[in-house]
Amino acid sequence: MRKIQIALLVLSSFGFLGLAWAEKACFEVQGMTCATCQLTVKAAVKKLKGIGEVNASLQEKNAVVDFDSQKINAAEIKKAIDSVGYKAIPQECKQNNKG
Ligand SMILES: [Cu+2]
Repeated sequence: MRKIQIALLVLSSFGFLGLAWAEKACFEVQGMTCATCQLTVKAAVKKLKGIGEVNASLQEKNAVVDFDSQKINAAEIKKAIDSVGYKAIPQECKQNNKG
């Protein structure tokens, strides 16, 4: 009985952690030409509230963002990327997308 309780506790805390950054948004990002562009995109997204891990890749021409869907949404993330001079196009997240 005790084992079951512990197992439930472990499962529910994993559930909680999972919920913290429940959503992942992936974008194609047009206009990045150098490493500074990557950093600019990353910084623009990072300063929003409700953002977890952010990865911007010049090579892949994309950005992968973990976010808390209670605080922010993909449209606002797109707006932040666009506002620093790039064009973010929401795309389906691929298996190998980091972030
Ligand atoms: Cu650049």
